[in-house]
Amino acid sequence: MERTFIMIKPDGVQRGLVGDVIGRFERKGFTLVGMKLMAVSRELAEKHYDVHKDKPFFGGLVDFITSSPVVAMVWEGDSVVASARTLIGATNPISSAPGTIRGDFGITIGRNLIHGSDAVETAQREIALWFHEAELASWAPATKDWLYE
Ligand code: IDP
Ligand code: MG
Repeated sequence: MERTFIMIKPDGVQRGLVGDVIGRFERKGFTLVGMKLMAVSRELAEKHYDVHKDKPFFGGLVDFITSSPVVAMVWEGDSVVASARTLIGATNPISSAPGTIRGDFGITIGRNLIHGSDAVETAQREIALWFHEAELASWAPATKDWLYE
């Protein structure tokens, strides 16, 4: 079982899409093991996007992520890291496939609604950055035998 870090960005929260986004992960069959709505500090946003610190959009991205609350989550399941990226869609929503979160709800790259870890190692780093261990609940969903053979 893998875990991945998912964040509904300020645009997704402001536009009232939290329930829809969570519903997509639930319907897929993944298990929610951590969730909080929070205002993001500049320090946390800069650490989270550290890999992009030399990009021209970095300042604007940090401004955006800290501008209004986000919903930070950890989801669990078989191959959840890659599968969540598929559910989320390509980075630029104008070319994300219909049926994906970004493809269905977004238009521009700077307002693409949601973040998902891009690899298992990244997920481990991001989960540790955003959550204390005590904020994560390990539980066995009753549907497990109907989702996995
Ligand atoms: P990802 O979110 O699909 O992993 P990354 O390339 O890791 O995409 O970029 C991180 C975030 O930075 C994107 O989700 C988007 O919000 C923002 N971003 C990436 N490229 C641009 C750009 O060219 N202009 C504005 N924002 C960008
Ligand atoms: Mg990325």
